[in-house]
Amino acid sequence: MKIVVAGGDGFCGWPTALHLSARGHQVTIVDNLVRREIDVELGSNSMTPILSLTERVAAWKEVSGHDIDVRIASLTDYEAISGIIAEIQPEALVHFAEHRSAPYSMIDREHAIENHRNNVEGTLNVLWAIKDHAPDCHLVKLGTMGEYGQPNIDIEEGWIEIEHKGRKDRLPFPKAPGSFYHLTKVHDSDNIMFACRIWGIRATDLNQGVVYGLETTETRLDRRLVNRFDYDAVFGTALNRFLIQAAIGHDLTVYGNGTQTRGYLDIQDTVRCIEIACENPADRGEFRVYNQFTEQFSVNELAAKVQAAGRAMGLDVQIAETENPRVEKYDHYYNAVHTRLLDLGLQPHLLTQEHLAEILKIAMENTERVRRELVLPTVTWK
Ligand code: NAD
Ligand code: USQ
Repeated sequence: MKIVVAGGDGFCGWPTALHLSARGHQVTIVDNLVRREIDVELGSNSMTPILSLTERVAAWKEVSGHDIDVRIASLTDYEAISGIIAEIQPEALVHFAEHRSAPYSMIDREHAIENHRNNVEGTLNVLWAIKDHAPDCHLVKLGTMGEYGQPNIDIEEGWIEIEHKGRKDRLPFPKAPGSFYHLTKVHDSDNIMFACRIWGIRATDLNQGVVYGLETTETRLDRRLVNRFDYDAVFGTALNRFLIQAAIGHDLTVYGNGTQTRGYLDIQDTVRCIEIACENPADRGEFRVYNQFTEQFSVNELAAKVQAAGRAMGLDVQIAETENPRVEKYDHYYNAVHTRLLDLGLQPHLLTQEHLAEILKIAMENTERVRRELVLPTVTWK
């Protein structure tokens, strides 16, 4: 298949581009490299030394023999993105290309607006470009489990049957997101659903949980293919942050009482989920929603697992309750359905002590790159 991977220089996008390329798909990465610019803005870095996109793609060619086409462009530039889609005529467009940090969207008014502009405008451009230039192209869009929030009922996959005053309907599952970033994903989902309904676009919205891990089969082939590994309080996510904190001897930063529960998945499953979605396209006019995670954990459970893995490797790992910079629920009910990707053949990599040890070992090899001042949170929701 001809597949465009928008956001293919990022944490999820890079290993996905490699995975699809390794399976013989013709991959084009579209990325404006803004994530690397945000590193400069925040004074942060990937814990792993990632190469430039040009160097990464050249290394992949050397290692695998496969070409990956690269276009440096922003989805917010309609001329650029519509031209690329018109030229390539992709069968699938995988859309990772958004600003994805909740704390980043909460820094101040300017960041909240830029977050909305980048994400909502970029997705609208993609929808119009598909409609006008490649109407059969399947949009595979990365949403988030955070769109639903943490309701006191089971979370369904996108839709819920509701009986109200004697009448029934199948309606979008209610949304209650926890940051301006998560809200952009809600707006995207509504815009995509509308475009499917009025224009007959085919789309899959992948409501992904928090991703952890680093390596995939393809990135392990050569050090130059290594993935990015965020640890700072703005872009680092819970489990990866805890692993790096354990490696550098920092207390694990459990926010508040640590009972916040979310869905999690390994980056190795992210790349497989995208492959499954691309190879099983939605019908014309269908807006399909899959909940993309494999296991649920509370923050306390994650910290305890990292502590055990660290101690087994001789590290003195302490857990510290840290004042929560966010406004979020504690001691809440959480049970989210996630069967559709399993039905299509996903075989999850579960969170084992062996796997934690593998990631921790890489973290321990890169501790000199960590800037300790970036570990504690500074952005607050209030
Ligand atoms: P990332 O920040 O590492 O990568 C995003 C990439 O998109 C970057 O390379 C960035 O330069 C690019 N980009 C951003 N805006 C762009 C634009 N307007 N035009 C072109 N390129 C642009 O993020 P990630 O962790 O790889 O996440 C990818 C997607 O998956 C995001 O949409 C995110 O919301 C979603 N997601 C991520 C996680 C997670 O835990 N990492 C969990 C759920 C959902
Ligand atoms: N948390 C801690 N300590 C930390 C970091 C986080 O206790 O040091 C807690 C947070 O308070 C939260 C939970 O861990 O309760 C998850 O936080 P996170 O930073 O790992 O994840 P989140 O902000 O939700 O965002 C990440 C990605 C985002 C994606 C989302 C999926 O950055 O792009 O959409 O995960 S989900 O969580 O399902 O919404």
